[in-house]
Amino acid sequence: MSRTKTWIDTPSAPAFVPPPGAVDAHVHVFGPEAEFPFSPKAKYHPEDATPEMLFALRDRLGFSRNVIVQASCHGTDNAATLAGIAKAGGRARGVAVVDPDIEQEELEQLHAGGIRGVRFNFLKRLVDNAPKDKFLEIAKKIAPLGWHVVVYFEADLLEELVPFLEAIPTIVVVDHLGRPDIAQGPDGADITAFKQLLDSHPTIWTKVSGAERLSPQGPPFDDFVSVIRPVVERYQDRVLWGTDWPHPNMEHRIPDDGTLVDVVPRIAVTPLLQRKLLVDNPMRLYWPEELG
Ligand code: 0GY
Repeated sequence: MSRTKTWIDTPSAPAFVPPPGAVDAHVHVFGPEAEFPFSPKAKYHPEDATPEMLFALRDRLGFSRNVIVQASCHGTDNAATLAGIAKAGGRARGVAVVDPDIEQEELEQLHAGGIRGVRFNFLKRLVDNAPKDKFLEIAKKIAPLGWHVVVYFEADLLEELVPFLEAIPTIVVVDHLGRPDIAQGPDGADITAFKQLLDSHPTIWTKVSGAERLSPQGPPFDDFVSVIRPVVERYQDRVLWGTDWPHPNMEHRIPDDGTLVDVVPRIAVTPLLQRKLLVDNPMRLYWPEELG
């Protein structure tokens, strides 16, 4: 399988200047493969996207910190993610993917390595199976560590997943808003169902990321902005944002990270909303000890 490259090396410099201490709360590292081979079950085979490349992007975009989310191509071996966190000198934390039979000692090692959450992935094109009962076992094990759960699913699964989401004893962060159909508009069925979920479950948060994946129109993502701005205003204390660099599986629509950053002030339209989205909220989940 040839290796895919899904990012541009020198994205445009954004016009928007993120507030001091801004966290890009959804990024990945790939490899380097020679050191950290991909999982035999990986559904894509990317070029190396190294921590050094990530930190250069972070600085170019004006961010201070990253949350590195274990990518499906590395399976449940979190070594590449941990190496990225270790190289960041305190400026990165992470979300792991773990097996249900993980021992307490390994969880404690992951915690020492900067992991603060686990991810449950329901996308059939990324993982072979998503066993809810096993995921709940994991959720119970990680809850005492003060971690949270990140869940990635598509809108057509939302209704079926509600009892599962309700059984998770920690904060739940839904990736990319549960992938609503943005073409339905701000009052569409998908985003309405998702808002009802957030209305009735105060411990469910969301990443208001994924403009490049969800917008049929593409840059400058006017359709995404019109649907997502009300979400940021309404749930302003439980939203996170990330570039999603290096944009797995986006080889046919590689985004410009600078353009993505310029979506932020259009969905979070005041300095206060921007600070909550990029600083206060991610700090509560990933660096709570710094909040005093
Ligand atoms: C994302 C989205 C995707 C991939 C992964 O772990 C992954 O491989 O999350 C995707 O293909 O939609 O958030 O990175």
